[in-house]
Amino acid sequence: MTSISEKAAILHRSARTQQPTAQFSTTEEYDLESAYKVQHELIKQRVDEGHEIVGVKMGFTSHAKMEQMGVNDMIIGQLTADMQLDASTPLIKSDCCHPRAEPEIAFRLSKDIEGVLDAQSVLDYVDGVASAIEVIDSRYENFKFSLEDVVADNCSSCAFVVGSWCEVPLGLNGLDMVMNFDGVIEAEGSSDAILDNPFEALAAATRLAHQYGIALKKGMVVLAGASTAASFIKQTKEVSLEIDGLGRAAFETF
Ligand code: OOG
Ligand code: MG
Repeated sequence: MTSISEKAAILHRSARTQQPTAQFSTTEEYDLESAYKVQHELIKQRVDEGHEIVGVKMGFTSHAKMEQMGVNDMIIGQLTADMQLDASTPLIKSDCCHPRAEPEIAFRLSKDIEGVLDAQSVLDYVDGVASAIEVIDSRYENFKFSLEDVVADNCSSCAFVVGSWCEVPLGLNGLDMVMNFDGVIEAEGSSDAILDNPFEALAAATRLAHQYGIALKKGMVVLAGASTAASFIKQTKEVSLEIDGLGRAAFETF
């Protein structure tokens, strides 16, 4: 049985050396509570290295993602400043094990959130919504894991890019989400795939954050989870996403 800090050290080393590790769950049993403790320890190491926490990401909020990865519940991970890409910060592929990209919607929090909110009341806590792309890069061999393993690995978080912030509309239903790799359609989905209503993902984030001791602070980004299965980036030079009414998000790879 490996301890919480041993698991965190193994995962941190995998991320830093781009050497995927074996899943823990194939040789030992551990519960979600301990998995989130591993995640907290991993994030503490990043913070100690000087990278502040800038948001959270939801995982498995669509059937497409649950089916692709063979899991059946939602998860929450944490985003640090060094994960954020922009026009002058490309994804360095040699820093990754086997990166995949997925189309997402981002929210920006206008106030701290302490309690658990529903999909209607979260509207009072958001002042921006944007197209976003998440890069996930499991630190486990062959991108295979149990729910506990992926939670411990900070939900495969690697990098993300957020497009221009837009005013928050009352509804986010029926928006077409098209992700292109080098200008060619790679994945296409609808915002409805995210829990039938992306605001539900934000509500679920308040529940999981409250349950597992993750702070939701004013100005933080919340990624709602992918609407389609994720795609391996491989030789792709530019990844972009266009969402009806929310505009474009894009990053380059190096
Ligand atoms: C876990 C992360 C899932 C999402 O958007 O559903 C996720 C994984 O698939 O490796 O980020
Ligand atoms: Mg994601």
